[in-house]
Amino acid sequence: MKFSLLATAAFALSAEAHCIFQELSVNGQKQGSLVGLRAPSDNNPVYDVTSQDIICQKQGTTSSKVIDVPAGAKLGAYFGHVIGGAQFANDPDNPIAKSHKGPVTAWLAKVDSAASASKTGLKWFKVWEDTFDAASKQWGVDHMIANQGWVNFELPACVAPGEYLLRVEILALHSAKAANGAQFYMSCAQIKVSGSGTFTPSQTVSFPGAYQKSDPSIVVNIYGLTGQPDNGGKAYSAPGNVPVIQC
Ligand SMILES: [Cu+2]
Repeated sequence: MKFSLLATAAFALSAEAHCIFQELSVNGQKQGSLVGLRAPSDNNPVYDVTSQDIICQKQGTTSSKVIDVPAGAKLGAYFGHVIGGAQFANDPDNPIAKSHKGPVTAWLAKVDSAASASKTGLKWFKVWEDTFDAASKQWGVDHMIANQGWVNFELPACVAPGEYLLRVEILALHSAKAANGAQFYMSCAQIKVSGSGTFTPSQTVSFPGAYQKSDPSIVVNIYGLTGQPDNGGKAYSAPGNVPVIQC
């Protein structure tokens, strides 16, 4: 009886090999766990792209802090299996289960006050993405795992000063063959951009709205004929149908 209970517990853990975006770094300076973030309180993904949860995840923790970010700064978004990273020593699913292949994207939306702004009704634009390299067969998630959970990217230097929500998303496609199988993981960071940028986006999207349930980038079989997560050698575009801004 004890053994079967343990086996059940182990299965439950491996079935929940998800992750949480839980810390931001700015030019190498870690800002602290959950500081300046709107993060979920558990590591379960969002499945419904029409839900309000697709914006900044289910509401969990909040922060009154707004993080200063010079335009052009090197940002790091840290994802871990649970808050703090590993769930236990040598956790094989930290920062995320290796099965969870997919693209990583970063988005901004201008707000008046990042600490208090409503997450609804915002106009989002994409500032960075790491999707899939068909030559190396590496997904954005593979790079995040290689960087111990850190998603590293530059905040484009042209972004105009002001307060923004920064939405960083991992889209895990291991079960995306069937509708509503894709797993979305994101939090929103509250940032204040400084600098002399003047960019204003000509093309923005809404969340929800940017993604369609039947989008071929969301309902997709990423396993080729050999059963490897190589997208059959084909290119892959992240959903959202909007290009990364060009400064
Ligand atoms: Cu998962």
